[in-house]
Parts: sequence; C-alpha cells; structure tokens
Amino acid sequence: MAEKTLIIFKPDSVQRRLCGRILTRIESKGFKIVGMKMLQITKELVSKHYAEHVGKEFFPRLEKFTISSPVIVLAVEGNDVIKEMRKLVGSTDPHEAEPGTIRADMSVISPYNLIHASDSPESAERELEIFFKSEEIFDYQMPDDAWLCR
Ligand code: FUP
Repeated sequence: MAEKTLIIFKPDSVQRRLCGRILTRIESKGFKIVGMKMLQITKELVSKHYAEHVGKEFFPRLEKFTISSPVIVLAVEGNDVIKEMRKLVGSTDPHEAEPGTIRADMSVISPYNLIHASDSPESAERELEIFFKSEEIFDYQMPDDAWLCR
C-alpha cells in the first residue's frame, strides 16, 4: 500500500557530499520523491523531532550534531515505504548495520549515521507535519507507477 515517510539527509550527508548518492539509492529502489528542501534545524526543532530522546545522556551530542549544518528533508512515497526505508537505512549504529544498508556502506560511527527514516506510520505522520506544509508535498503520477506500487 502506498504510504509516505520522512527522510532527513543529516549534517554529515551534506558535509560529506553524499546526498546525491543516497538519493540515488532511494530512487533506484523505486520510491517517489514527493517533497524535498534544505533547511537549518534549530534546537527547538531537534527537541520536537527527537522528543523521545530529550533528557537522555546522548541528547546533548545528538543536538549539537543535528544543528551543525543545513540538512535536506524529504517526503518519500512508495509501497510499504516506511518499513522498506528502515531496511535500506540499516541499524542506528553503523557498526551494527548490515552490509548493503546505507549506514553500513557509507558511515562508521554513531551519531554520524547519515540519514533519518521514520520508524512507524505514527512517527511518519508526526514527523512529516513537523517539516512540511501540506502544499510542499506533491501528489503526481509517474509512468512507472504500475510497476512500483499496488
Ligand atoms: P534511528 O531510529 O535508527 O534513527 O535511531 P534513534 O531514533 O534511536 O536515535 C536517533 C539518533 O540518536 C541516532 F541516529 C543516533 C543518536 N543516538 C545516539 O547517539 N546514541 C544512542 O544510544 C541512540 C541514538
């Protein structure tokens, strides 16, 4: 079933010039970019997006990292895209991530793990609302839709 997820190319993706390669991984899989923009995340936004981690021992380092450079946020659509993007992204700690995943293949140490992907339909809905206005998400057809989405 078609659904949408929030993806963030984190500061290390931008700084290491890996955004294009990561985007290619997502597009090659067959998912559709339905929203995309660059922005500077603020401390307030970090606390909103990572609300579940506020107060944890690693939060100050996570906050410092997340605001250290502009990021690129994407709304990505596709069949079971939430679960499928989590598989493509790999485990939180790049050291634990399976080879073939984005985090395993292109990053080495947490929290510098390149990419965020929503972990559930509830998170996707909440996170997409944080980063996108409804008019910034596009509903459009592509010629290969029939091959890629039920
Ligand atoms: P993920 O869903 O894989 O992006 O991971 P989490 O939401 O659990 O964590 C968000 C970010 O916090 C991670 F990308 C890295 C950082 N983090 C740590 O630095 N230490 C931890 O123990 C857990 C997460």
